[in-house]
Amino acid sequence: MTRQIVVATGNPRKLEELRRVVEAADLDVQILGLSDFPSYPEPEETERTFEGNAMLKAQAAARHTGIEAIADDSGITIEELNDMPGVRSARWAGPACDDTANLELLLAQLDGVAQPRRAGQFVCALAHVTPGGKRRVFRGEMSGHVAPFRRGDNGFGYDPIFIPEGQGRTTAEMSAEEKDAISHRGQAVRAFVEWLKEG
Ligand code: ITT
Repeated sequence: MTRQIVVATGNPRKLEELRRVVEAADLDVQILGLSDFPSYPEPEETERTFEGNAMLKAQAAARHTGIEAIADDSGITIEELNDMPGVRSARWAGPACDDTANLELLLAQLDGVAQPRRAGQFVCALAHVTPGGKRRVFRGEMSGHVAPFRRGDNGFGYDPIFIPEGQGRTTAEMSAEEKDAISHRGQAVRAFVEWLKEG
């Protein structure tokens, strides 16, 4: 029987990436979104770690949908900014901000800062929770630096300003497959898929 897993995210671009990497593994798994279920109040992300917030989101979804759930908490950490924006990446420019405001603020904060002090990483914690309450977290990281400009139209969030280590392009200039192969989310989801295969 096909295994159904709900992805607890309100971010459609994230859902697309998560679904793409799980489906690439060719398992008998159907990925559902929150729109496949009656809505419920999503939990506030009150934890200080990506793992903690991912767990809050996955637990709430498993509780409300009655099926196993995964949730991704992710963001960008910059050493020069004491590892911020970190878990605050989605709200970096304020509670009602968007991707453009967030990345413009980050560019402004690093204005005039030379390499290698623009180094940082994308982090993804992927939590899996069963309706019975079994929990697990998978993590992926992608190192790189913040470009002094924005470039590329693919991806979402901070992709137009992030250049992964050893690459001359931002992740927004990469194809979906190129980003998945090296990304924080790609790594976390592949670790999850390996675990699914074992179970
Ligand atoms: P959910 O909590 O509903 O899943 P969200 O977008 O609010 O959606 P997060 O709280 O995990 O998700 O915030 C992630 C932030 O990090 C958000 O600003 C994203 O744009 C950014 N981010 C995460 N992964 C990214 C990626 O692969 N490329 C670019 N930006 C990314």
